[in-house]
Amino acid sequence: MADPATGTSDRLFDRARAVIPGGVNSPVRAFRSVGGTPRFIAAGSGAHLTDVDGRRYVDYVCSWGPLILGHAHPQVVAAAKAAVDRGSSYGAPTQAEVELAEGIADRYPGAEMVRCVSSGTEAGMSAIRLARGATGRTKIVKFAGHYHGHSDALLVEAGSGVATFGLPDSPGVTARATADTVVAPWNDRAAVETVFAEWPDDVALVACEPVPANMGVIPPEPGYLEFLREITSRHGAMLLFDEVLTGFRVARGGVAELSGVTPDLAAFGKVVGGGYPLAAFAGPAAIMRQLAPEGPIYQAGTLSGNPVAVAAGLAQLRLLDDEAYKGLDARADRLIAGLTEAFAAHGVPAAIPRVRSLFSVFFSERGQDAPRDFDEARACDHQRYARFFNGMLARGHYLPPSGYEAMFVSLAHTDDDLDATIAAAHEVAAEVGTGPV
Ligand code: KE4
Repeated sequence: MADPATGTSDRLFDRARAVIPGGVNSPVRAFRSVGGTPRFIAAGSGAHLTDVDGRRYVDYVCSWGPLILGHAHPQVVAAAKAAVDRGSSYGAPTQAEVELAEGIADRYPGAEMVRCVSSGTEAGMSAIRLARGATGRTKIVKFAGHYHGHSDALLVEAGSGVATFGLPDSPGVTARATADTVVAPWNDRAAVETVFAEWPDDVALVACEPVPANMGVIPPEPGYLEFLREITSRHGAMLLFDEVLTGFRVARGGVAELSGVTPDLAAFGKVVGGGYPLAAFAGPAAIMRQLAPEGPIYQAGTLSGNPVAVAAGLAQLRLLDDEAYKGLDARADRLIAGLTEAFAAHGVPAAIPRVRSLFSVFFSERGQDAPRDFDEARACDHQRYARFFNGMLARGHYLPPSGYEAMFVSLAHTDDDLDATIAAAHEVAAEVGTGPV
């Protein structure tokens, strides 16, 4: 007998699994790493989600980052509706796309020109092709645990300990597709130096999430981004900051603004689209002009720069002023302090690494000593995270259904929302316990 609290989600999930692989259109939504039935959502408003059984949740997924103003923000809704009333798509240039490109260029260091696409995967994939075409080189370097979307060259398994040739991380990705991808451990200088010693003139691009948030949040160690900038410049390789998740969230100019390190190329998504399918990549004009039709490097998209998505993205970006970022950080301060206190009060060993308002929760016997790379993130207690997640969900607090994902606050989260989450965390921390799961 289905739990009356989740009966409709249970029934919909059964139906979904008959016609959609795994019942979802993106794997992480299936709750595989935390167990249980994914909640089918009926509506979002502000900081809250309501599922098809009428249960209400304080939302810390925020659609995996885009909804920095909360769900259905009136000005974002109005902008999208006005755009829809003028037509959904033209396959032709529009003024709004110019304004969005100018807005990104104005905010992000080194972004002189911008190309819009429809997903972060497309942004990362296109940036790699651009770097390879512009340098005439083939090798790319990525870091274990960093996620840049699901294009073949980037779906490589994490090396462990040393820089390793990327082996396909999924059936269907051929060894040839990843033959030029090298994987290095994050925060490891020697591994990157070894790559460039091996291939001093063959690396087209080093790609990173400048603040990784797809293995949990694992900030760069002091000087690491500066090190990547120096070694890539010295060898004529490009540096890509994948800011699909951090861009316009951790600061107006992303991690590039926070760190003072300017990459050659940057990828954006999520916040920039206001909750609609829009992403982008950007860089200096001398590099970006090599893209078709101005240059020979091909890249295209039927719905790239879609007018509805651009309208929503512009409306959202225009509301993200200095006060907005202070408000996001203050909300993260309050929530992180409360969660830290809850875990400490119940003897639960946990670390909550953060960069501005971006943070995640790691449970491990290392306690507050946060992981510094993917191997250490994988060694954390993900079963305990699953118990924490389910305890919070049962109490109406919707955390990311994976210990490898970041938590997101929005400007719609009130002190009451945050304090309710903290109170629930005290109850769940008592349940989650301190012993082995
Ligand atoms: P999309 O293709 O999903 O729009 O973006 C891929 C991507 C690229 N780069 C970074 C740093 C990203 O975080 C992502 C996507 N993030 C995941 C969650 N961390 C999206 C959730 C999902 O796959 O359903």
